[in-house]
Amino acid sequence: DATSEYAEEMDHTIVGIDPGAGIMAAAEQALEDYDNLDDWTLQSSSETAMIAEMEEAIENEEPIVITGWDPHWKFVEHDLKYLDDPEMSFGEPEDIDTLVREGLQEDHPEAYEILDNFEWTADDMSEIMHDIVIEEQDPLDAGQAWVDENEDLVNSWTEGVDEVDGETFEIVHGPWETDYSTVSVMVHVLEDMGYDVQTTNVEANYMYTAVADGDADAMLGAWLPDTHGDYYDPIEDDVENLGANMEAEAALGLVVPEYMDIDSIEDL
Ligand code: PBE
Repeated sequence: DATSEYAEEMDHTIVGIDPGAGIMAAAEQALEDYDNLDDWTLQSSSETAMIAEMEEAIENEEPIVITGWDPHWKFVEHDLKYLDDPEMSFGEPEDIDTLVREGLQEDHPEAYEILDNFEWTADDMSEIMHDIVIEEQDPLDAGQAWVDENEDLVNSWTEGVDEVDGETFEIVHGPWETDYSTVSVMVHVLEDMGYDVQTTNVEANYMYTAVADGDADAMLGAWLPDTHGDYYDPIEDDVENLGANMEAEAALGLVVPEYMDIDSIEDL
């Protein structure tokens, strides 16, 4: 039948991203939760490699199942759908939180206040991702353009905050477009306030230990409570959580092209 045909053609493989990403743990959970996925494996690669593989499959109208999430530009560029997840392996939509190191408020009160005020939406982030990925703009240029076009929102983060004189500020982030787009905005916001901002791209678990150990000042992409729960829970008391910068719009799941005639993970 149609479903088993897909399964063969897809080599019983879910195409994933970097092994440290929280969505990979959720996908491993799905392999356990769904009996029909008993013989399946999760292939790790990177966001870029996964998307390339997906685009090739779409070009040939072949079946493919990927680890997918929102916010992400792929849903704008391609006709895709989340598969229903009756076992809830991928959880509910979550927040994206801002985490800072202990002592930041004392050492850099101005940056602390800006990060505490920082709040935006999935649409905001998607605009930048689109410019970076589809328009092929340099991330920092895309971030600058967004800051220029969203003066009122940016002012609401910086209002009443004093400028500083070249203090160094270190942001650590993960290897995904969500993080690149967020950081490319905050770099400009903080530099306009006088900071010298350094950014480091690391694996997911190291974002958390870096902020907990005080090696980095902040991270802006904490997907909580579930996606990064395994990384966050052990260091929760060693960081300060400034709350959501994006509320309840971050979602995960298994994603397939619309032309595939299935609707649920149970149909794979
Ligand atoms: N993501 C994007 C990441 C967080 C941001 C969903 C790919 C993950 O850890 O799975």
